[in-house]
Amino acid sequence: MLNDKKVLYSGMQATGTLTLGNYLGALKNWVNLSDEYECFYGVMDLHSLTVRQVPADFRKNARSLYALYVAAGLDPKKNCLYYQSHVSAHAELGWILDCFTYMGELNRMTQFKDKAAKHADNINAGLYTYPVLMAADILLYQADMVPVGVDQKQHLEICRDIAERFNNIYGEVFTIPEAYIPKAGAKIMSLQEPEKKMSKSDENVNATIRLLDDPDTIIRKFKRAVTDSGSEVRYSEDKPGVSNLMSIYGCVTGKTMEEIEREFDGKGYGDFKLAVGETVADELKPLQKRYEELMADKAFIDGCIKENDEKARYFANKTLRKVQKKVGLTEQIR
Ligand code: AQP
Repeated sequence: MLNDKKVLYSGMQATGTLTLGNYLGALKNWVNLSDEYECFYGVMDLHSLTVRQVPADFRKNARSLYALYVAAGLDPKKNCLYYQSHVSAHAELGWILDCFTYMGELNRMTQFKDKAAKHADNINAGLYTYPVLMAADILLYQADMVPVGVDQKQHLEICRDIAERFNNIYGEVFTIPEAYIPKAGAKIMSLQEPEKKMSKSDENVNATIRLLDDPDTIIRKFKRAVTDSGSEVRYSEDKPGVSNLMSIYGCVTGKTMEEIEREFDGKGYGDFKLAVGETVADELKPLQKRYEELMADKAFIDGCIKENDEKARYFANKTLRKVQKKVGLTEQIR
């Protein structure tokens, strides 16, 4: 690497406008890690193809995701923010690693089962081998650390297994990555079905807070959030709706669950939901303003993408060449 910092890798799919779950579970933490690590963050557009995309919307979503990375505070000079599809080494290493992954391992992946149930008309091979491409993403950059929400923990475990299997055969080729799961915000739930995680591809508009929702919309969605019977603001397993709102409020304000319980002692759900809505709307205002400025500055974003794509290609190709050599693929004659 460029310096002796440890390497961190993560990314998001360009499958729709980011949600508060993506922000609190991932993006907000990424910003705090930039100084300590050499960071690579991808716009994971190849992964997004596992679900059918409308091409024009897909392109817009990918660009919007890139601008949201920057608007949230990721400095494109300090972090390598790039497009996955612009670095062909991802697909190339993905194929090689497919040949080192067992179907039995992939059969156990719960995200595949969930997504197959959700997209029963399009259970494609990409959806099935998604964790192998994700392993390639991480291993190409020799990442030490991968910050993810709890939903991605199983994928990181299979990535480690694949890397260890490869290293056992060919020597120390890959760094074995560790998962970094944030203490707070690791799993933000749907506002309408609090037993389901908040997802950007959810079609129920009231279930998700989008990072680009205006303040009135945010407050309205929180007011409509499903709560539980009773009227007490208390964190407990039998109150998934209220507990989810408390986690959100805690993540944004830094308050503990006990502090929140004390703050809303004797007040009803109405006051609580309004406070959460207003707090989230205020948190997102600066990000939204910066996002508008960035989307209007085409040259700046294009320049960032070009420069960072090149940087990502340089590091990814170094690992790919090493892997190709190890498995015995012959070099191109130039
Ligand atoms: N609800 C969530 N709570 C906390 N973290 C979350 N993440 C996603 N949802 C939550 C984290 O966000 C990052 C981006 O994930 P992704 O775009 O690669 O795919 P995903 O996990 O499948 O996210 P979505 O929003 O649910 O997308 P769709 O609807 O397209 O499947 C990851 O670090 C994830 O842990």
